[in-house]
Amino acid sequence: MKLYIYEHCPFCSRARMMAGLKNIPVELCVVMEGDSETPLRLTGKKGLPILQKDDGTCMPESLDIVHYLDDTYPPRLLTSPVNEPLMAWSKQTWSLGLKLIVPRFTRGKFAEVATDAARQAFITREEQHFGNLDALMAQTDTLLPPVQAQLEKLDPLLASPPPLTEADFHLYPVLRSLSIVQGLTFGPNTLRYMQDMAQKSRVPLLTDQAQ
Ligand SMILES: N[C@@H](CCC(=O)N[C@@H](CS)C(=O)NCC(=O)O)C(=O)O
Repeated sequence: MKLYIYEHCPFCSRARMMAGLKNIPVELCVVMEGDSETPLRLTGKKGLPILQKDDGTCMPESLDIVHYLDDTYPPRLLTSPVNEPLMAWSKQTWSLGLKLIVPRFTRGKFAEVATDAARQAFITREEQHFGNLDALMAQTDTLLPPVQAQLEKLDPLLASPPPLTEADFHLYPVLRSLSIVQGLTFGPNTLRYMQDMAQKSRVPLLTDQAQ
């Protein structure tokens, strides 16, 4: 099987997590930013991730891929009811964090932006939604405190490691994305969660390129 991804992409991280947690052999194929031909050819739509099964058929949508991999490769990991507090935290924090995360993604060290043209295509794509990204970087000092406040709320929720639920496929991608933001402090329980999940899922954090 092949999994078409962008390395930075939190939705792609969801699918990578399930493959990693279950040790499912999946070949990661990085699509270059600006290459809309590849996803369009595979699914008729532009978004990633895409799972291409061994029979050649393709599945888009990250959570569909997560559940397909979990259902197809026993033992099933998602057996507990969704952890609603972690789910709610993830959704709220994603909205608050996007303006910090997106400009840093476009400046990051990812295979999909290995050429100048691809990086420019990524910047152009994001500026359609977020406006000028340099201007967003300049707002860092005002954007950090609400996200830091969210991190303070999260740490007690992770005091004892919660059972794996679909919420982890929202939470870890949000935390991984935030790990590219310099100036945020993660609490001890949150750090333990991030490091544990990075190791078990083999989806690395972005701490080494925090900006
Ligand atoms: N609902 C989709 C969202 C996927 C998505 O938005 N992917 C982004 C990458 S982070 C994408 O491929 N965007 C490219 C585009 O829309 O042109 C999922 O969960 O898989």
